[in-house]
Amino acid sequence: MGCGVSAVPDGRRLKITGDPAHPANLGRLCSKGSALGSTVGLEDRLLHPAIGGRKTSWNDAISRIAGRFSETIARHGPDSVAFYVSGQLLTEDYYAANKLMKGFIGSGNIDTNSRLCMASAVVAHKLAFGADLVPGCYEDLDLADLVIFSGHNAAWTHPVLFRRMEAARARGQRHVVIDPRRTDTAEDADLHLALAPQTDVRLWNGLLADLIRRGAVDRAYVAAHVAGFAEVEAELAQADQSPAAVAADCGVAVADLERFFQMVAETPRTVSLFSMGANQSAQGVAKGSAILNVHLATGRIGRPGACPFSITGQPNAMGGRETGGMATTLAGHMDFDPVSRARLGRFWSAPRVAAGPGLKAVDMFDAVADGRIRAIWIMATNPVVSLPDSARVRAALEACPFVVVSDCMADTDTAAFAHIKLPALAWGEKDGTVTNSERGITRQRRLFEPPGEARADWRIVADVATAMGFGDAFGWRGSAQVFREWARLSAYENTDRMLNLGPLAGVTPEAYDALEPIQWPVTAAGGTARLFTDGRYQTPDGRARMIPVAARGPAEATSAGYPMSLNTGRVRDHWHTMTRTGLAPELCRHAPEPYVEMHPADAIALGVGEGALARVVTAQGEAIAIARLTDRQRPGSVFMPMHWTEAFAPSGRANPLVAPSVDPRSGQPEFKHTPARVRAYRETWRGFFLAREAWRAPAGLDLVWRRIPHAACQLHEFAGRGDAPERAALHKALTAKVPGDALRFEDPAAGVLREAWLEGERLGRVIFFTTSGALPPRDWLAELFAADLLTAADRMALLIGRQPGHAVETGPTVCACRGVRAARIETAIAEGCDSLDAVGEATGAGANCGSCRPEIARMLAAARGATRHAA
Ligand SMILES: Nc1nc2c(c(=O)[nH]1)N[C@H]1C(S)=C(S)[C@@H](COP(=O)(O)OP(=O)(O)OC[C@H]3O[C@@H](n4cnc5c(=O)[nH]c(N)nc54)[C@H](O)[C@@H]3O)O[C@H]1N2
Ligand SMILES: Nc1nc2c(c(=O)[nH]1)N[C@H]1C(S)=C(S)[C@@H](COP(=O)(O)OP(=O)(O)OC[C@H]3O[C@@H](n4cnc5c(=O)[nH]c(N)nc54)[C@H](O)[C@@H]3O)O[C@H]1N2
Ligand SMILES: [Mo]
Repeated sequence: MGCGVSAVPDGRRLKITGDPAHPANLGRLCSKGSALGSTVGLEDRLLHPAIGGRKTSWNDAISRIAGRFSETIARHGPDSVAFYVSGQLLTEDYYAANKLMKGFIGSGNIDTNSRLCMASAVVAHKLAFGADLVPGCYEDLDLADLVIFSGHNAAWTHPVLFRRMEAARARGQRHVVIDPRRTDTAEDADLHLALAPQTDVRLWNGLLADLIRRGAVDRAYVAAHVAGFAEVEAELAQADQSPAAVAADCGVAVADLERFFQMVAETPRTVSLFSMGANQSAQGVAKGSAILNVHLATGRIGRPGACPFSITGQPNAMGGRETGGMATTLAGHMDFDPVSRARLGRFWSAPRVAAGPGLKAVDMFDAVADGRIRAIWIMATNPVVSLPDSARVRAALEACPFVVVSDCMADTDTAAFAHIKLPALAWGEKDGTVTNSERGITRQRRLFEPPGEARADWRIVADVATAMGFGDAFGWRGSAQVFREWARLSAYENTDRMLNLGPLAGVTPEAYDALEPIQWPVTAAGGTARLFTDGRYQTPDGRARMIPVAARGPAEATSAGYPMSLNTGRVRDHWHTMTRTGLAPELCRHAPEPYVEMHPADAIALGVGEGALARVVTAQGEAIAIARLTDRQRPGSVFMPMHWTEAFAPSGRANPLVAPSVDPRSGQPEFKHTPARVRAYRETWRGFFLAREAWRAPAGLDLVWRRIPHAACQLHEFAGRGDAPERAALHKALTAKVPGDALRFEDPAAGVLREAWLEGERLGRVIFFTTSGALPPRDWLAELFAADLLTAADRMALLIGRQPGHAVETGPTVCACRGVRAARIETAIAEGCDSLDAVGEATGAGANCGSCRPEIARMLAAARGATRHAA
């Protein structure tokens, strides 16, 4: 999204506000942006280089890495090494890493986690436009009369943009959501098409066929600017494109489909947002092409309020696509053709520009597994959590002779496999530029001095390059110099590439520091909001290409053994692998632990109850998560969030389950569909453990373990299927080194054990076990940790296992920005607040980023339903 953030440092603390002058967010921030101040502390940071877990000097670490990479390359060739990088690097970092791998090591083996994210859209763009070009800009979202969200849960994943579109709705903009789940984006939309998983190509092809039938195609635009229309028309003729047939295949009602067709036909100002529901598919490229085809055929591109819009997720996914972070391209939108390779060689004075594309992420880790890659350097990404079939990724790294990890955090799941760990600067410390979804370049400025020995990622790359003997090409003294070189490269011998930052090639350090947001292509006149306004594309003949695509099913069909479709994605308040949002307790309250969402009809048939633990099993692995029953899920489909890790919930991780099926052209994994089955877990005992510090699940026990951060302590929930000896083993592990005496209550007959330890007058630890099931609410206990001294009443309550007075379940946090719990909102509604604004006024909920507004609306609707029912 590329939001402008204003931050005022005070020691290591920050006061955060949205930057009202920034074009991306105009002053607004989401829950995660607002909580940035909670994530800049130094706890859990990696602050010194380490070899084999032991602190070492930078000189030592750098020379070991350079030595090992050089030696491996000398013995096994340049393709025996690889970099796996990330859209969370700055453009300057990305540029440096790509230059070293593709220009000086001479291999294409640098790929980025954008492979898991944008790769399908990139290929679709290249096929249609001749280069990876995003036509529109955020202003188009204000101007559009119709916005189609295709596999995009914007209310949670781009809440600030979503609020902008909600404002546009007030003046008549309409929303259609295409998503198998009724997400918060779909909740209040004008139309929700809850299509069967992986049927998007059929849907969009059906739409195009309908537009052709109605004569809603812009023949003049096609004649002047588009090639391939006839081929696409011929492809469409291969299938029955009647609304009835399309609706049946997509699993939606014919009337809804016809309404969709009608809305699109009558609305020239249409924007089609597409995100992970489109890209993360074995037909990700085809989905993208089918969407682009509709816009090209109707001329709805390059015009205000009309464009297909692939929306990026990470702060700098786009910067990586520009600078050659993907294995399939060279820097500056150049390909591996002889002319481009020679040009780059000249520009860099590089000895051996990579001859061809390197390995894409999933293939790259396969190559690590089978020994073709013998040294890998992972920067700013956590592949042990985020790649599909992650057990395989673990095994690959375990077997790899040399693994380097650059991260700002010390103990990520991936860092556990590193031979060498390198401390990187984090947000608030690093200094450079990022590019957002609308091609907008924003300066990210440093707020804090570098902590410990942490260094900028580009600097670390340059240090290693220098130690490998390439110092002449990597002698930058600051990020401004890296940026200038990158801007110069984008303009170098550039007669035909739209990606051009030429006028920025001469920025002085002062001008770089003061750089205002600007969208590429950058011309002498400034930035460019929209591309293709003149109908010219970056193809040899200047015409866009429509690409025929046929609808196919998912890579792996469901079967008797695995009858359901497992879908994965994001929750509202967490960011990916939680290395940062997991530091902010206020972001851990909305979805405190891993869950699996399923339709009540499926759950009843399987004997899985609301809130019970359920086992989700695929051919790759299994996970255990809390069942959430909801009719927002399609029968036959289940959904799990992607975020939880070994550190937070070892048995609740989604990615050990996900099949590594990829799109054949983009290499992007099908994260949204893996055949699965679900059954009840049926624990025989459970409990929880509160401590001031974070604990990992004790080794060697078969437990379901989750850690949930609170303000003054860490809550650890656990459950198991073992018997008394296993419980005793856990108890022993949790209490082994606790000094002092416990307050203790035990009722062996009822299978209940409660213990509390004091540290002086403060509460130090609490353990509850039960075999009968009932456990008290945890919040009051967690809050006791904030008290300096426990009263006699508190001690009594601990033993009784109940909060004094009337226990109130405060429920999950609905509004993370203002910390408003479900119970408070329910009370406000019961007391007569009958609109979003009234609830906001009474409780403060929903007044900041607004990402909780759909949920509050749902609570209001439920209360109205209940009242009607009672009446
Ligand atoms: N809160 C939060 N926001 C984030 C992030 C985060 O971690 N947390 N990450 C950022 C990043 S990197 C990214 S890439 C974006 C991703 O943003 P989104 O793409 O909005 O997020 P997802 O939840 O991965 O997936 C979107 C939707 O695709 C749907 N889907 C599944 N299968 C299909 C299908 O076959 N067809 C269609 N049409 N839809 C389907 C899912 O049900 C899901 O609701 O979010 C960014 N914003
Ligand atoms: N099941 C499933 N899996 C998915 C997805 C899905 O929808 N479903 N989505 C995929 C998508 S779209 C994405 S983008 C990926 C994201 O997956 P990852 O990239 O693995 O997730 P992050 O948690 O963002 O990892 C970033 C890492 O970099 C570190 N870091 C942060 N800033 C810096 C920095 O400046 N320098 C360095 N060196 N380190 C830094 C963080 O501490 C963290 O360890 O996940 C993918 N995986
Ligand atoms: Mo992403």
